[in-house]
Amino acid sequence: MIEMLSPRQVCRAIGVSESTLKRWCDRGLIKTIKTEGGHRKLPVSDVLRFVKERNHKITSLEGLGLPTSPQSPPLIGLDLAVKKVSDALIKGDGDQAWELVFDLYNCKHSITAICDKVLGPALAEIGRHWENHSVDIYQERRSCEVAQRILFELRHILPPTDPHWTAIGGTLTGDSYSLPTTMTELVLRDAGWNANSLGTSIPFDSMVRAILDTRPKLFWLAASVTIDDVDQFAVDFKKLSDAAETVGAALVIGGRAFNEAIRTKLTYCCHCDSMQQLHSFAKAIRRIGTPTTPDEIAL
Ligand code: B12
Repeated sequence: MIEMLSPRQVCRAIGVSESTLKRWCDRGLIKTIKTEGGHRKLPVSDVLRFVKERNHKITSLEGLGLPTSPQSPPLIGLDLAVKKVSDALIKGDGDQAWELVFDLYNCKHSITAICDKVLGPALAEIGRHWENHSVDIYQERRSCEVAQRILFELRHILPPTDPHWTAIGGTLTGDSYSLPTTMTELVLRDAGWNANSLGTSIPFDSMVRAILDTRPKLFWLAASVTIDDVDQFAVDFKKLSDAAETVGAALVIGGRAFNEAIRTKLTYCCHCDSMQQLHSFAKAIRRIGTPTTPDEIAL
């Protein structure tokens, strides 16, 4: 995907004159970067943010290096999108799956809705197919690879995050479910957090070191694999919650493994059933953590 655009490409893509675009850039409404040769370049992510905020029409998606659809935009419901995305994933058709997801984003569906209501259910659908042998193992694995790439593409088009609000997290040893932790990273970034997933299958002690070394403001633990030894897990988990407390990080947990029986044995800040809950929580702590300005007090 293209990351930087020339002013001319942007004008063509959103149908405005160069002087209008220059005015917006001069007013700081769209970020510009000067190349070594002195040319202005505009990051695609910032152009998309601006277009979305202003309800501007994109007349040529191709000009932005993004997928184009036959009818624009093809408003399809989320239920139909689940079916179409899962079909594309099963076929291993990454371009089609990305086009479908990007169209949803372009039609103002939120990142959380795309995760909770489309990608999650599409994977669940694939899981059902796998269970009744209508999808082979390679198709399931390939679907995960494609879905993972879609999440990375979405990350590219999000606006820049706030470097002060750092978040890290991942999954524990034996848990190779990569989509939940990548999704968590994406959703936190959508909420303005500078979130970076550590990846999958990380030992407890290494996670503790990551917290102490990087001192994030939020740490997430995603767990999708059944926890067999709950008591041992609770002992190890305490090391994580102690580390989070030491650095003042909010500890967030989520994933199918955290059932109620396990949760009662753990100390954490927030448990999320969905990416929507995570997004609301992450937004709220940023609001609460930002000091009120003198102007706001005067109001
Ligand atoms: C892909 C997949 C795998 C892949 C994952 C590969 C990868 N790179 O990620 C691998 C190969 C690891 C795998 C293995 C197995 N799997 Co599997 N797998 C799936 C599948 C199809 C999709 C899971 C997924 O990634 N979904 C996408 C995520 C994002 O969605 P989600 O988990 O629903 O999460 C949502 C919320 O829970 C929440 N959330 C989740 N985590 C977190 C974390 C945080 C921090 C937050 C805030 C929120 C949050 O937000 C998400 C979006 O809404 C599911 C089907 C299903 N119903 O989910 C089966 C499924 C989970 N697997 C299943 C099984 C049986 C297995 C195996 C035992 C198969 C086997 N015999 O080997 C092994 C277990 C291996 C092990 N011990 O690790 C069963 C589980 C049944 C059960 N009752 O527990 C399922 C349900 C399939 C089925 N229908 O039978 N699997």
